[in-house]
Amino acid sequence: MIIYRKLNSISLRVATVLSLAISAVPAHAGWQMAFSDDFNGTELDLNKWKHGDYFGLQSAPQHGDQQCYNQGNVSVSGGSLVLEARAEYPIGCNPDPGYLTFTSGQISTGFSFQQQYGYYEMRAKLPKTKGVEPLFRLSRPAEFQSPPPDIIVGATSGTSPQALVRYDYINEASTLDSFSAALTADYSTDFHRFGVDWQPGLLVWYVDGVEKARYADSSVTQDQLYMVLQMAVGNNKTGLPDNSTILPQQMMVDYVKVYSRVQDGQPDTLPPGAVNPDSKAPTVAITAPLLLARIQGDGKKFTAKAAASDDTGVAKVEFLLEGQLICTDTTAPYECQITTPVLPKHVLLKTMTLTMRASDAAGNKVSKSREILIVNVK
Ligand SMILES: [Ca+2]
Ligand SMILES: [Ca+2]
Repeated sequence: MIIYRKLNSISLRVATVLSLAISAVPAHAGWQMAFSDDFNGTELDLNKWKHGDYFGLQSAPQHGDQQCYNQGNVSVSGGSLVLEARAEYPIGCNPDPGYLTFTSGQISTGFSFQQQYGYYEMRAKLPKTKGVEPLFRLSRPAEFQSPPPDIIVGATSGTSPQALVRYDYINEASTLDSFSAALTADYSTDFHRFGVDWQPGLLVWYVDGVEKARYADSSVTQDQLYMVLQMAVGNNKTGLPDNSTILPQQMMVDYVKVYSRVQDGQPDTLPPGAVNPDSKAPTVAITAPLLLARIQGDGKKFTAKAAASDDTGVAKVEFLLEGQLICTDTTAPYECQITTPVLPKHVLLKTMTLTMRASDAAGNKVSKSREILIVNVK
């Protein structure tokens, strides 16, 4: 009995150490979590969110909205954030254009979280009914006074049962341009993961980890954006509710997670949870220097060469010496001029590890390493 209890406490301690060790390991290689809310409590975490938009305003008459965003339409229960749209007259809305006949919920990260680039994901169930638009968007903090950009991560349009993703921006002629893609599945019956991978000059939208739309253009914003979760009623985009509209409606959000690429990260790294559309990794071979080649040290240069191939095309070959990136070559023949280290006088030979790493566009990587001998010529 005593032995059993001792074993038990040891295994408990081992388990604790193991779980500590596991939690210290980054969950997604190449990514760092920047924001997370699982909505597991019983009320909204006001350190992460505020009610209303960036300024705490409850309605946006300039967008034709027919709702007032009230705190009473926002709740956290059953592990989800719940935003509820209702057919009721709001009391004391700010601003109050005088014609609002609906209430709904909107929260934003206001002053608490803004980020440039990264991967943004919500897992949510989006209702669909005419004139109601549940959405997750990234906006410029001064949205009320200034034009977009707006990155719509996921929304359902009240005019159709489809979900959509969208990017609104001001073009070179200073007018509003919009890129959008409709998603044909019905996202109202179950929870789905809506995400956007925002990179310099590129937006890639994912649903349940599968790429659904991609916008590559220099117009992609470089601003710091904040996050908004809301359920609009009767705005310019979604149209007015009609006889077919069923209210109340609930938008349920299981979580919101934001990741940033680690600083030395690679733009071709797929977001956490994304399905890799290309399962075949490249091949790479070191063609120079030869195995155990003796290379003159003392700051002289030598040429490293790689041969690489891939079913969908090699995106780049990187050359690393002792794990440090020396060059990146995106076109064949893949070559790199490497400067040898200056060795102290008493060191005759130094073994160094040369690595060549090939990647394809989907981020599949393969690397080969070889030891090279640096000879002191002094
Ligand atoms: Ca949750
Ligand atoms: Ca490939």
